[in-house]
Parts: sequence; structure tokens; C-alpha cells
Amino acid sequence: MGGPVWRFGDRAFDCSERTLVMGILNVTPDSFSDGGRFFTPVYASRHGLQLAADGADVIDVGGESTRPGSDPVDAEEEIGRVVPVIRRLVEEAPGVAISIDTRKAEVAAEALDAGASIVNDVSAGTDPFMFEQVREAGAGLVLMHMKGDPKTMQQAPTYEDVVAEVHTYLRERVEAAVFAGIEPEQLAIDPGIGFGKDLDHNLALMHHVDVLLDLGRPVLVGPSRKRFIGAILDLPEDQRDEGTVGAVAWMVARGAHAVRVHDVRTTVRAVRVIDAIARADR
Ligand code: PMM
Repeated sequence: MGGPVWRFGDRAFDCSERTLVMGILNVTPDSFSDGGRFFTPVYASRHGLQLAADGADVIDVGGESTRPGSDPVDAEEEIGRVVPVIRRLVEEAPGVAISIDTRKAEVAAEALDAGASIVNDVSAGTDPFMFEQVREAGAGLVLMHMKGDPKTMQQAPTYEDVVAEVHTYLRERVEAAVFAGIEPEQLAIDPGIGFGKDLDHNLALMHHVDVLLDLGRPVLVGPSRKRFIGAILDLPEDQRDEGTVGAVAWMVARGAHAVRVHDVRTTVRAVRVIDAIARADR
């Protein structure tokens, strides 16, 4: 199985070797599924260390919830939430890379300065200074598709052909980032499950995740505990980990390179088995 290399900071992750697992660390009082349990820096860092021990390759630290209907947070507040946690994790878990989940260049700059090496931007570099920050730091950058913004994105999203639209959008954002001086190898792409998509849109995007492979960049997917699983299984957020593994298995088998999840321990075990089977075809 071939696969692109993803460069961030002084690391290069070869996606042909294995699936990259990104653990979610939301330092927010209102996050999607962990309900603000890790809100203080001490609790958040402790949970981050657990994610590292569970086998995460990357810990994705976020200080602004992007769950549907959520309100934005100002940059200062976001920086105050994430920077102490990043500093601690860089010191105590040096083997794991840190990504900063933000839409703001100002927050990205502080996080990169504190030791993060990836920017996970759900708005795909909409802030006019974002590409510059990433280029100067030599950081990785996740470009994700979102229709609208978190506050309003689930109000009847419509597409002619969701798979084609997301593909076109991500191709254009990759081109824009490269035009701004970022090396293609620094970029990963993400179809943005749940970001301005109804159940059918999400299912179509996951089914056809392999369509994105022709862009030549690592494909990251984030199905963890999301509403589509609740809609299928009629289960609350704290009972969606098995459903998450199902979605991860399908997408990794279809060629996705990286997964963003809450339950790292379970996911690492699942993807190692999928990796072994998938690579038996060499
Ligand atoms: N989902 C959430 C937040 N950030 N980033 C990427 N790249 N992909 C996603 O699917 C994604 C994300 C929302 O989920 P959370 O509130 O559980 O973190």
C-alpha cells in the first residue's frame, strides 16, 4: 500500500507504514462529547498524557468548541486555555506531536511557539494570516471542509453532489496553501464529517472517502462520537465508541490515512489490525 508522507516540524510521518491516530483533547467547557471534563490545565494535561500512553501519534488540543450551534471564543481566551496544556505536554510527552485545533492565526502562532507542530484548521486557512504562520513555522496543516460556520452550519445544509463539492473545495484549498508558500508535504485534508452536512451527506462522504486520495495528501477523518452515529444507533454521545470504530474501519480500509478520535486505546488496537490486513497485499 502506498501512501503520502506528512511533514510537520522536524517529523515526517510515512502514511504507507501505518494509520496515524490523533487523540482529541478539548480544553473547552462545552465540547462535543467529553462535556468539558478536561477543562482545567491540570486535568487536560493528565488526559493528554493518557492519550499518549494509549498510543496517540498526535494530540489535538482545542480551546474553542466547533460543535454545531456553538458560539465563538475570543483569541485571548482560547490562548489562555490551550497554551499551558501544550507546554506541559511538550515537556512531559516529548514523543507525541501536538496539533492545535483552531481557526485563528493568532492562536496558532502562540500554540506553535509553545511547541505544537500541526495546525488543525476546520476553516481550511480562512484567516488571512494562517498560511503565513504555518509556512514560517514549517508546521503541518490540516485543511478541513466546512459549509458555513459552527453556529449555523446544521441549518438545512444543501449540496448538488456533496462528494464532488468537498473534493473541489479541498483541491482549491490545497492550491491556495501551496500558492502561499506552504510545501505540499505539510498538508493533510479532511472531509469534515458533521460540519454543515446531514446524515445522508455524511454517509456519502464516508462511503466515498477514497475519492479524496487523488489529491495526493494524507486524508484525515473525524467521525468520533458524532451525531450520525447517534442517528444510526439511537445512542447518546457517551455510547458511540463502537460506532466510531465501525466508521474508522470502513474509511481506513478505503484508504484514509489518519483518524481523529476520543478513544485512542480502542482505535489504535483496531487500526493496527486493519493496517496488518490492508498491507498483506503488498
Ligand atoms: N471535528 C471536530 C473538531 N475538530 N477537526 C478535524 N480535522 N476533523 C474533524 O472532524 C473535527 C475537527 C468536532 O468534534 P469534537 O467537538 O468532538 O472535537
